[in-house]
Amino acid sequence: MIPTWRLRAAFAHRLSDMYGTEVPAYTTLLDVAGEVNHEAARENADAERLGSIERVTAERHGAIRVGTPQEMRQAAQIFAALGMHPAGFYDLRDAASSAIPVISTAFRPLDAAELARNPFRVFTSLLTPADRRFFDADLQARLETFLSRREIFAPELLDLAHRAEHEAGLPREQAERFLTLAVAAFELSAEPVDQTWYAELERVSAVAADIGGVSSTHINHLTPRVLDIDRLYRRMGDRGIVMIDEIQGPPRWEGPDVLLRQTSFRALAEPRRFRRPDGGVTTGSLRVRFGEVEARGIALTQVGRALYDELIAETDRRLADHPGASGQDLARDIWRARFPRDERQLAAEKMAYFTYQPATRRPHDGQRPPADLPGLLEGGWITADPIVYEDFLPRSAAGIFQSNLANEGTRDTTRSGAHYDARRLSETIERPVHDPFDLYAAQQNDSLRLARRALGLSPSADG
Ligand code: OOG
Ligand code: NI
Repeated sequence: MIPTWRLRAAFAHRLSDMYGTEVPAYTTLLDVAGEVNHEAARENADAERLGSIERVTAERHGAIRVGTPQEMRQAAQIFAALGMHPAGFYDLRDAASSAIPVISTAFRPLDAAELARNPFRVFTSLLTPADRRFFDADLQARLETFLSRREIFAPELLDLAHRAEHEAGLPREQAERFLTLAVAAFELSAEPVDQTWYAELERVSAVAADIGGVSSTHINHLTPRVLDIDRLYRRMGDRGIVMIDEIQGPPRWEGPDVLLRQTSFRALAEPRRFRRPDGGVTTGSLRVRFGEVEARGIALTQVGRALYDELIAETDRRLADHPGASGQDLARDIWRARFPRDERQLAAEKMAYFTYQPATRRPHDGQRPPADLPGLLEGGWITADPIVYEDFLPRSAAGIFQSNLANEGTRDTTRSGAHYDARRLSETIERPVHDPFDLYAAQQNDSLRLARRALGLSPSADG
């Protein structure tokens, strides 16, 4: 029997090999990422504080895009077989000036032990054809008809996935078959793309065309994690690879790394076959797949996140006043003035999540520990380890989508969008969409309860 986590690790590995043959620049990115990780670990004793070099070097997230609720449910079934469950709701429709008519979640392992075994995650976006800002009734109907006729996941694959989920793994032979079919489902199809149909959708939105203009889905990008993204950004440039203008997310600064920083190289022209209106087949190219890379920091609480959002808004305002300035430079100044400068302050102000352990050497023999968390930390009764952010940022996601789109698409802003939220997405998927804040809080609170018990304190009082 191959258990769930081994299926996940094998799937991530095979997908990476497959994507490397499809997109050779991805292999360059992996080489540079490996180089940078080793240098960072060698030069800086703290570099591995948020992830060991083994975990970080193996770590990836993928992105896929699907067209219908049924396809979304099927994707969820395949990921469930791999121990990956929906976490987080992202609405990208308003997050960018380009037309991005999708809502998204990320499938990932939920608990720390599973993440430690293999942290593979897939950002998965669902097209919203009912959104009148992008699609009129006629286009919606044709789009839905087109999508309802395609089958992107074979019944055999779905049966095996169902079995793997319920039996927490698969016998060796079935596991092999499942992995082969699952990887194939995310390969770029050789099937000719209907030129007229694709172009019609592309006028509305390049993302809509990438989803609804073709007969299958494919991995859009596969993102390695690095310990030093600024160094990677420069190194890729040195190798002559054109990167997007800036790293997205928090600035690099002396204080704690939080959330997520991402950047990417620009989408490359890939040869694709097209069916012309006269029925003939020609070869052309499409630029939709790009190479993203990311650095992960500490998970923020709602309070920390609110401050983060405020600082980003402040950066935007200054950027508007100083067109041409570097967003990262402006952000750094703002962060130096307003963001907690170290982990201790983040913990004391309840801005970030940590796991807590009773200190191995207690400082005050015979004394009773204080009841409150800041007191426990300051007195050296417990130690805090940061919890790494395992999710995504809508704003960066939109930036990554947008910086790689050739054209803006169109949107009728006089109309209002179809309403979507995490609950509705749960109903669509027919599985709970987990709230990342709840997951981090549970992990933190469990550790704190155990630490307090070990110190002989009541488990719940929390200062
Ligand atoms: C997904 C974009 C979002 C990220 O890392 O934020 C994403 C897509 O392009 O389909 O992957
Ligand atoms: Ni991504």
